Amino acid sequence: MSSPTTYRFSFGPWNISTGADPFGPTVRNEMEYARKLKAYKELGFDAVQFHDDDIVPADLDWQATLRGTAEVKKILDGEGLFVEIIAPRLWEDPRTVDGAFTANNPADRKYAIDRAKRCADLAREVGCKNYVLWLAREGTYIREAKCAKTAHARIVDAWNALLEHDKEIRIMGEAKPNEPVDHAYLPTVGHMMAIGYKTIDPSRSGVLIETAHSLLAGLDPADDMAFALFHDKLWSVHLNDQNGLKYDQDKVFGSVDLRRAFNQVWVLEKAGYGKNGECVGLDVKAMRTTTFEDSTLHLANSRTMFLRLLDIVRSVDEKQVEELRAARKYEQLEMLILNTLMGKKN
Ligand code: XUL
Ligand code: MN
Repeated sequence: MSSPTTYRFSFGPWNISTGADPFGPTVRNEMEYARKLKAYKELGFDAVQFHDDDIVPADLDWQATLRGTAEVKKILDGEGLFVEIIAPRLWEDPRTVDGAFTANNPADRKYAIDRAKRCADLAREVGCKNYVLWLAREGTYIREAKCAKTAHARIVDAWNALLEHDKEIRIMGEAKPNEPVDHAYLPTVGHMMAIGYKTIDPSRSGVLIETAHSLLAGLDPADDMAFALFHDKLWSVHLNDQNGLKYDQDKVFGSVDLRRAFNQVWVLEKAGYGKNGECVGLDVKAMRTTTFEDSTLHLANSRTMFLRLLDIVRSVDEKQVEELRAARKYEQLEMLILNTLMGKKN
């Protein structure tokens, strides 16, 4: 039997937020950048996930970008942190209002590709080869606004341009069915993987799966993960939780549905996720009611939930599970899992 995985954890600095939402302003002070980076090790995390402009503003010239990036890299090295993934923020600039790679205006599409390439250059500067595309605005509010078939071709063209621009990065698509757009062009993990296979280098095209995004698509996150793991395409995750079909809630991992979280940890653990250096990434939000002093608790709590569920997964007697599966005794199997989750003897 191979040795147990020692999991490494990551999150993005946007997970420590000021609590603004679409209906109200900030409710907590902004935490100073260096303090955010200091919080990682204190909370038991190993790696940082970045958007391009989480490192340096997107409109700096290249020399200023290099200087800013070097400063951030120095802080990371000092903290003993590495950069797990980097993603271009293609949804805030006025030129991305109508989409990034699928915008109808050619000049806007060019802006998006240039910015995405610049993000790959940044990744190189911070020693990161994992590149994430969350295609926030690639979709429509009304279907007649764009030619959907052309849009898919444009996404593949942009993905290819990035693979060509940097021959070492690997690109992970992060699917989400809605929000901010009404209908996203690549709503599910399956869609994202199909696009990856259409690129010039499928071996460098994979996925990052976020729990809440699978749930918003009406899918089971553990099954989505298993599907990507079967294809050797699950290269990162954003674990969190979600109360049904609402806005994207990014709640603490396991806080809504313990068994569903257990199933995700089970699938990751059984497939050896993490053994090739993958991190357990979190994408979680503090409640708006949380104070500044407590504004990293949701991260620590999500990590603790993962580790506690991991203990539970590892405590389940695999032989017993196999026997119950073989005998089709699923009522007993269900009680075995429920009892284990509740800390009861079977
Ligand atoms: C949006 C989302 C993003 C991506 C990173 O719902 O999850 O934070 O994870 O761009
Ligand atoms: Mn995410």
